[in-house]
Amino acid sequence: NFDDEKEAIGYRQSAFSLIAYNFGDMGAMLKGKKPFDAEVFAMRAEHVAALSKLPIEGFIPGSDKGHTDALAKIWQDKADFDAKMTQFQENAAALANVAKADNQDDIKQAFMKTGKSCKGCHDAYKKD
Ligand code: ASC
Repeated sequence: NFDDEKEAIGYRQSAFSLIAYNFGDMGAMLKGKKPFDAEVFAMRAEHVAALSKLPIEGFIPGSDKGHTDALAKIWQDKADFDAKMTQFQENAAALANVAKADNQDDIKQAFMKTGKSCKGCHDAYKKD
């Protein structure tokens, strides 16, 4: 267990930072900002799928104060928040799966779907 809210916040933010880096690099490849490397892309998709399981543990009660963009609404609508997090995990797992085959259309679709689950949760539960 975490020692305090600060540690829980740091834990989830660390996971989100790693997710953002890996997801961002995949986006750069899909947007043609850098060459598409199927092997690297698949590795990043695996990373995001694994990392997607981590943040939820850091959303302990009372951790909406301090150095965080998390809105108190998370703990008022915890079941919905958990469901959105599960949806993200499922989308990320599906992306990692399609990334094993080099089909650009499937990859793009799964990537967009995963990005939508990032944005949907941010719009509802993250400070602007
Ligand atoms: C990213 C990132 C997000 C999501 C979101 C997708 O790369 O840092 O928060 O994608 O913008 O819509």
